[in-house]
Amino acid sequence: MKKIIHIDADCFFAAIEMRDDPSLVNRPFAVGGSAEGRGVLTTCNYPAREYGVRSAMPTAQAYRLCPELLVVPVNIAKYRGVSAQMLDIFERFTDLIEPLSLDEAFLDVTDITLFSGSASRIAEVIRTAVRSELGITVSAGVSVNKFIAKVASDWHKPDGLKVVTPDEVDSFSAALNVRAIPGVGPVTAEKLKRMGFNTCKDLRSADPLKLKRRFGSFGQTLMERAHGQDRRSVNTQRIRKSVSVEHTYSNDLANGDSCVAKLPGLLEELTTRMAKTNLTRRIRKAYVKIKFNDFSTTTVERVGTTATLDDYRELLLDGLARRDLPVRLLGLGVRLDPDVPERFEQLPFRIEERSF
Ligand code: TTP
Ligand code: MG
Repeated sequence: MKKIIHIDADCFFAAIEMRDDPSLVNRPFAVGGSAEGRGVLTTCNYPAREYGVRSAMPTAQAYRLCPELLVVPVNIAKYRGVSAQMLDIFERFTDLIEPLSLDEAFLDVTDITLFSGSASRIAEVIRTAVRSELGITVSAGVSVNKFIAKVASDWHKPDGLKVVTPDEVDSFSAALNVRAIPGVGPVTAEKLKRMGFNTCKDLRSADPLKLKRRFGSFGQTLMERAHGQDRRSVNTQRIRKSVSVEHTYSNDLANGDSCVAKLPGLLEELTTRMAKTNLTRRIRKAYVKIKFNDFSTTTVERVGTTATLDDYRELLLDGLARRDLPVRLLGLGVRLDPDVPERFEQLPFRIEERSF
């Protein structure tokens, strides 16, 4: 039985803006493009949601629903930074992380022994760490698979935790509307409704062959989800590890100056390698690896750097200060932001001119 946590930040972009400007907290506001520029909203805070304001809504329409709405411009670089910090917190607990967007990720904690292996405790500790360190809230769902964990994270939103234990999965999933199943949009939901299936419980009684004829291979997925089942594993491939270069020197480098002298060559190699990997993602951290001639190794890294020669020189000097020994090997690297789905790379801040 797996233990999966799904985490999703509450009104993510808006929460960051509220943290940085508390005057926004108790009034309806949104983050997005201007009405004059035919902008759309990326998200809004919860007071604005009471007026019906929503993500992806044209700003002009939002003003009609809520005339006192304040619209703050998008600062995607800032949100990316917080997203990277959230990942850093998750990484304290598990390596098995699948980010779905800037503010959302699955964590597989099946084999984690921290907190007596309690996934609920881990989720609570993560929520507390994000709140106290980053000043925003996240909601979490904990269960035996991705599907149920994701539905659960929405259950007590905002700032909530919902645990669906193994013996609750059956009744929890039975009561769900078919719309809760990922991939079931308004069109599929309507088709299912016409076939007599409104809830997952209804869907369980469907003829699997009929579902297959109607929905192809998705028919089987529908049946599995209706039973609260999901065999997909947490896909860590989405996390870009790093790009690095390193050199072992035939003669040990005796002092700091001889190490620093190697940096320009190493950085050039790193830059070439990064160009080859067709790197479009942001650099999250730069790091220097040093192996001393007693074979002890140390790594110095820094978040939010541009990975320039100056950055690497500072990191190198920090690392060299840890031991007073000649150096056998030097390495330079960058750790990268995870791949986030395209939708979030190219946010729809502006409505395209369209003919109707
Ligand atoms: P969501 O997690 O979908 O929304 P949210 O975090 O704002 O609110 P909730 O409390 O309901 O989770 O998306 C995360 C961020 O992605 C959101 O803050 C803004 C951005 N986004 C867009 O830019 N366009 C969109 O259409 C959506 C849905 C989100
Ligand atoms: Mg969110």
